[in-house]
Amino acid sequence: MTQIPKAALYYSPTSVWSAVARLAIEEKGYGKDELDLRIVDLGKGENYNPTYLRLNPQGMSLPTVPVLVVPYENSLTDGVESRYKALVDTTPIVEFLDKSRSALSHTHTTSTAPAPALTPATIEATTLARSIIDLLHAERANPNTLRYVNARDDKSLRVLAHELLPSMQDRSHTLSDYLAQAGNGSLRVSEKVKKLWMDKLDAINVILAVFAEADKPESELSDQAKAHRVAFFKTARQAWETNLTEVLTQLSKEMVGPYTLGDQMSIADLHLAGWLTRVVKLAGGSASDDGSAVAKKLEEHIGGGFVLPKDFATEQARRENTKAEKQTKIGAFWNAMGERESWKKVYGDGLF
Ligand SMILES: N[C@@H](CCC(=O)N[C@@H](CS)C(=O)NCC(=O)O)C(=O)O
Repeated sequence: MTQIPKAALYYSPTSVWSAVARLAIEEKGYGKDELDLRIVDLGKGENYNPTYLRLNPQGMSLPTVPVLVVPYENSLTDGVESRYKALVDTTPIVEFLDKSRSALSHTHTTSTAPAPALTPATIEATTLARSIIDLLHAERANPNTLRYVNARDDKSLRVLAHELLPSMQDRSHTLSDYLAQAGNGSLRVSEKVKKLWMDKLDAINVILAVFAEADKPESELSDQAKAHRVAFFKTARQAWETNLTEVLTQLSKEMVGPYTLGDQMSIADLHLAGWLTRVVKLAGGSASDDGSAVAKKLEEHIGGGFVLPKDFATEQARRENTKAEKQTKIGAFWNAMGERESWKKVYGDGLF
């Protein structure tokens, strides 16, 4: 019998956007026989490995996770070399995972779990889901930026630097090694790949310079190091105060609640779950916090008197049709998502 080629998800266990793909896999009930899960160690810079960069047949560089490699349908015959297509962004990956497994789909599967449709059907719902997904993937909402600049004073900078320095140094070494090997000819790569490595190395080194001197009080810094630290805090305030406030305000306005489109969960909620869990974790929250605790922690961490609007009726008030109690939509979403098996499975060992 022909071995049916499997799809493979390249992911990192602690990556925000990988978590979104994993939530989709759980929600859709994909069986282990349908998908290979392959870990890419971002901390060691495995995503810059030339082999990983070559995954995409179009030759486009893809230094991020998740990547879903799927076999073409017409490659399932004997004697034909398998051809693959790489999906390199979370949005098409989630759409693909949703559409390729309907409750009626003839997949080679041992899983009997039902596969709910997560892509909205109406134009209105599609537009809203798209708007939320685009918002969460916009640069001003970047959850990885929020992690790298999660310090707005000297004390929190020291803590952050201790946490992130080892993996940033590893990644910097990996990239420098690749560049050296490309330089002496022992590694053959395109100019485009070299440029990608150089750009990544520059970006890492800018932050490394600040982290490496985080233990020094400002008075002991050179003028240049002082300027770098000032610039870092400015970026951090922009990300955590200005940008995140805007994103959370827009989310609260556009979401119907408790899920993006109302009572039924959709692809937009998978993106929101991954994104929000990261932001909550960075704000000091944990899995045992309920929605109102999470809303409070977000408000306190952002600071400056920011408050999330309490404009969503609690479950009890909605059931009993009373107007009394209101909660934040973000909090209601957190409560709803936290009860799902998919979320418990992905975040069972802790938030990231
Ligand atoms: N637009 C991409 C972004 C993916 C992304 O930023 N992934 C992060 C991890 S959550 C990553 O791979 N970072 C590694 C790097 O940039 O070095 C998507 O939506 O999938």
